[in-house]
Amino acid sequence: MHTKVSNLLTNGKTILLAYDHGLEHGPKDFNLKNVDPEHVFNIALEAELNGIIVQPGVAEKYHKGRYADIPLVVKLNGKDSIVEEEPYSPKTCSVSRAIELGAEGVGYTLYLGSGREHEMIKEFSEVVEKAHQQRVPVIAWIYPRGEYVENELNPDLLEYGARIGLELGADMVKMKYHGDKDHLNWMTKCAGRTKLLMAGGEKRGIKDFFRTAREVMNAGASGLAVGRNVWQSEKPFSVAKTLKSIVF
Ligand code: FBP
Repeated sequence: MHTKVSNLLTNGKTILLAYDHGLEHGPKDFNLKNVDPEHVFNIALEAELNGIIVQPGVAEKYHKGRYADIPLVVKLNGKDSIVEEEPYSPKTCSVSRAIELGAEGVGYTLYLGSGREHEMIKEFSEVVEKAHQQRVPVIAWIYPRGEYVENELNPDLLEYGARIGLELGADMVKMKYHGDKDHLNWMTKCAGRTKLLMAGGEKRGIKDFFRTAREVMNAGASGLAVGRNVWQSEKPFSVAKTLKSIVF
């Protein structure tokens, strides 16, 4: 492997804390505590998670001081949820700026089945080329969504997405879980040497969340890239601790 992907892993497994929701969903996801990026950086720091995922603006203003050593993944594209058109997530940051900000990994969202997916495939491929020249691993959020997608959790599309991650050079793909562990195991085979991570989704009952995390890990996933189920919790440190015991 040409990239330093191992920096974001512990024995081949990982838990990344996603906190790019301020752009994707707006402040409706936040309360008085977690609206403050410092609160979420604290969770990643104290729970010793494998990394935190943020947009470049948050990285620039908060990944410093006592938080400077938290492994950083900078998202290179993103969109808000105000304009409802065919899903397309424009670039918000270059690979070189992400590296200047201290990124150990970069992330990019690709909406599979969008009428604009060809633009994202092209941009994503350029990101992979530039990032790998600098030995920086790339995580692809691959979410079926748009004109050609009736069901975002359609197994055929999810397995296709996992394979596209491998074909285009992603080091990890972050995908939604549709609830069938045998099929998830097949997805890990489709992804080959690209590691498959589970995205969390909206906050739900904590027991259910832990059960799902266990299920995907037993099915061969390499870890979790989750946000709301951790930092929206009243007890984020204890949630993070349990997730660590499940993943590692
Ligand atoms: P969650 O664990 O909170 O779902 O975070 C994962 C994530 O992919 C974030 O990185 C992103 O902001 C959000 O979900 C996008 O969710 P969607 O596009 O499905 O609304």
